[in-house]
Amino acid sequence: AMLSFEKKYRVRGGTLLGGDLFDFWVGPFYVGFFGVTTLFFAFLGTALILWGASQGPTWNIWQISIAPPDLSYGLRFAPLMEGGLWQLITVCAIGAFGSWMMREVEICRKLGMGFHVPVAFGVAISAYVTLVVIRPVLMGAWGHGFPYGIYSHLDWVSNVGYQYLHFHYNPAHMIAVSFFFASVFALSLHGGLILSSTNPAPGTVVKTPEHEDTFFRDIIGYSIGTLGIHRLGLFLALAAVLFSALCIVLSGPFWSRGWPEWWSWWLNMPIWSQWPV
Ligand code: BCL
Ligand code: UQ1
Repeated sequence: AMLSFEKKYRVRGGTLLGGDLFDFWVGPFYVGFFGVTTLFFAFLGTALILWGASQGPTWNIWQISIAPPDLSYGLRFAPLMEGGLWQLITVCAIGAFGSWMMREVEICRKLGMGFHVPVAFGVAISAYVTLVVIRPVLMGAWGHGFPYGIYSHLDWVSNVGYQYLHFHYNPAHMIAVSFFFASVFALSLHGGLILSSTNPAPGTVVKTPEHEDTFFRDIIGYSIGTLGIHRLGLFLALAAVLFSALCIVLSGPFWSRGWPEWWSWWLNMPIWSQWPV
């Protein structure tokens, strides 16, 4: 059943592809051309993963893994069972993520709102594409992508990390991690503040943003405001993901030694590089 306010928001138009053809809802879900392509890629990709798992040695959910081709295949197509499946699944994943983003764009257009949601999702997609397309292409082999499996992708992160001796010394990784921590800190402040003002002491009324501003002005002398905290949160989240993509695309294509060694520019600065130790 349609909720009282839904009629107002279920507006025709705003589609980018398919015109009126797919401009309808199934239950609460908007379909659209990109809804159809999302379903297509998601089902096909999932089916390929399940089929790949059926050809593998285990059904243990933690151990199932679909690996990219051997490095010797370079940037060529590999046989299905030797990484070709990984290549097809990667195409399906990018197709599904991209379709979902475009479906968000159509919904934004329908509702006459800004494109912040699809832009933000696009940044997440760009990190994934950096890992499985951009970096492998820059390094000359699909084999540099990460394997699709729960433990296997963790092993990949660990192995690739140690390949650069100590990944914590990667300056872009440092910045990415700092933005991630800052973003969870901001979200915890915000969540705590909202829960506090909407759950006042028994018998008292729900508090307004005036109270929220006053709390932070009292405790740290500054309030960023109700709109401001959401802008800050979006900025921190996007910066975290963009610096993540940067930290991994630097590793290999632009810096192939250990990350600790990268910091020798500091010791080599002419101010003190000539000093006797
Ligand atoms: Mg590190 C990467 C933190 C230690 C090696 N590391 C990262 C970054 C992040 C991080 C900054 C991963 C986030 C990211 O890319 O998001 N590392 C981090 C922290 C520590 C740490 C906090 C810590 O010690 C406390 N790292 C180490 C140690 C090394 C190390 C020192 C190993 C020994 N680290 C590496 C390597 C990498 C990282 C190698 C990376 O490759 C990775 C990175 O930067 O990647 C870019 C970006 C987000 C995504 C990629 C997600 C994309 C989502 C897509 C678009 C949508 C998915 C939809 C889904 C399938 C559908 C679900 C359907 C449901 C029904 C809803
Ligand atoms: C804040 O100042 C504010 O404005 C009233 C919020 O809005 C609801 C918040 O959620 C938070 C967390 C703050 C405080 C944040 C900073 C960066 C000072």
